[in-house]
Amino acid sequence: MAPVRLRTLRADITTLRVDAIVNAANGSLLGGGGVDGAIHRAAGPGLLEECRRLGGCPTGQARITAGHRLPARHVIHTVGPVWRGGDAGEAALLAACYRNSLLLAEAAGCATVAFPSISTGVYGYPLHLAAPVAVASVAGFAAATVREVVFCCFSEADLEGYRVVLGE
Ligand code: AR6
Repeated sequence: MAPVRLRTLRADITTLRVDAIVNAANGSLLGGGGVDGAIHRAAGPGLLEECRRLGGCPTGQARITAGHRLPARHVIHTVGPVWRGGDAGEAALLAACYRNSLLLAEAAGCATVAFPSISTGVYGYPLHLAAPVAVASVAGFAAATVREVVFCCFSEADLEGYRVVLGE
């Protein structure tokens, strides 16, 4: 089992040609703002149609769809925790998002997966607390098919936050 390569990138995740991009969705899986809105806009109406058939997703879990008009082959939709101050199980739920997304990526035979910074936008999870959870969860994952995980950051500040955690 080869170790997974972890790297950071500042980009719009909808432009990445990877096997799977992860969406920071809400429990309805029917779209929203932030990265979710950007992914649905770029993927086109077929994605929403496929999401409707999934019937939602609980916090910490994940669901997989096709990428539709995206360059990515798949979209893995996961529902991050809303930040409530840190004592409501947020870290465990956030770690579960990364782990459950990677399990679906493996089941689909993916080699390359890109994550946005789940929960750190609308859901209010502080980046400096979320990035270590994200990196530890991915680094601790025993991968068989996944070879590279990209932490796709939208802002320079987020990129810097991830770089610090990865020791780059
Ligand atoms: N590419 C990469 N990252 C992005 C992009 C993009 N195109 N757009 C935004 N981000 P958020 P959450 C970053 O709010 O906190 C939605 O309405 C953004 O800068 O998208 O998990 C859902 O439907 C931030 O760093 O997700 C839910 O209701 C990160 O993506 C709710 O928001 C996550 O921010 C989920 O909130």
